[in-house]
Amino acid sequence: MDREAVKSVLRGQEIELPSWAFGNSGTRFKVFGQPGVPRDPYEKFADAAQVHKYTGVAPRVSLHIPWDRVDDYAKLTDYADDLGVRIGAINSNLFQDDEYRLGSLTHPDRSVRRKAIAHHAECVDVMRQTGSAELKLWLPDGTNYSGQDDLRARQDRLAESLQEIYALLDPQHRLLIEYKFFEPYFYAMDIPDWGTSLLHCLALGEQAHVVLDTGHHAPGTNIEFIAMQLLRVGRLGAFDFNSRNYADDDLIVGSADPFQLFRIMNQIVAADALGPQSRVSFMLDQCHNIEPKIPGQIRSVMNVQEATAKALLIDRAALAAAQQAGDVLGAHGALMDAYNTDIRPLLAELRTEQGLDRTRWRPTPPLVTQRRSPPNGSAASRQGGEHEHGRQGKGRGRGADRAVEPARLGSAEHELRRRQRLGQGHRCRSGHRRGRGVAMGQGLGR
Ligand code: PSV
Ligand code: MN
Repeated sequence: MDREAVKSVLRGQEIELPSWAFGNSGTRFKVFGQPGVPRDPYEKFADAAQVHKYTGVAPRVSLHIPWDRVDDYAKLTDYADDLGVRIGAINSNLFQDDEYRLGSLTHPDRSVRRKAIAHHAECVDVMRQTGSAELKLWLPDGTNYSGQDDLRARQDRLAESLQEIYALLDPQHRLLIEYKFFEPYFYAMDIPDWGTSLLHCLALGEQAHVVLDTGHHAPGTNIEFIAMQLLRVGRLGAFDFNSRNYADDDLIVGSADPFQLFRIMNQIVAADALGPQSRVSFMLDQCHNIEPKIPGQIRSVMNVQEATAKALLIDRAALAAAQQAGDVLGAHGALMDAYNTDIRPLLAELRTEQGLDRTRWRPTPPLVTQRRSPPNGSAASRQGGEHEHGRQGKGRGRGADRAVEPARLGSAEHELRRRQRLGQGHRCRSGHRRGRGVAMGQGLGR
């Protein structure tokens, strides 16, 4: 594909952002609060809109229920619309309730399963009110010890629960089922792999698809093979992109292994699955525990864009000819030639052509960083801002309760710090501040 054709495909690319990437997050050891983090879903959308403003390819934001519960979803949808972004997938949450200790959709007690199913009814209702077409379900159920529960009975209960959830969907809805090989349980997860996810999808029907989270595999797994196989049978519903070095690290996609990301995008391009007609949703599922969050998301989006552009550059005719001729090095070389191309000038050109803000982001000056340091970790910081509404992001273990709470600041000070974070804002019709310009971050260009 030549440069112009690559740019034209890239213009249509969409990468969905997770609302939880903008809240505080951390590990079981520590959550580092950041000043000015969003206090509610409206502020998360304002932050996400910044990412779209600078990249032009991130017009959708996934919500997580109950973290992103609001009284008026029509108002939130309008607000997103005002900002030029849309509501994407609705994620359910089956991992934060005491009753789910032994499972949710697989729990031996029917009443617990019913509660978990009812939660999905709420999510489907949110989909109807927001116009979202995707219900994303990650099942955190599993067991820690052999013999703890009957593995097969758990699958049967799961199949039954999923059927009830599937029956809630409208015809335009999709159920996206995510797998994960370990955590929070460490003997057997109930949907540990793509095979299990796919079997449940096939049993459910055409509206059920598999979610491939790149961080949810054993080290060394050939993820592009899984992507290819799911594409082959038309059941790859979505990616949750992130990077991992050891476990489910949720690092910036393409940071640990950019070549893997390229190999995945190669399968996507080869299957002609980049456009909306394929209905493969390219989502991020990450946390930015130590780096600034908006620039972290921008970096992530650009990493996906770069990998996509390189995959588009592959000389497919030369590749096919080499493969047919058994030319091992020639075929591998066709991939490597594309991968080793510096694509950044082309992407910078594309952004200019799209009229995107070419502001060069600079790292935050140390002084500002210092001034912005929140009094986190203290009991005071846990009190939260005035709009605090509990957990909104990912944290692990004992840090989790603190994972999401904004540092304790008076509302005026918090507002000021948000404005510093986003640049000077002005009021939108919903009364929430809309940011203009970002004050800190990394270079957007080369
Ligand atoms: C947990 O591992 C997880 O990362 C799943 O991938 C979900 O997609 C996400 O959290 C949000 O629930
Ligand atoms: Mn995920």
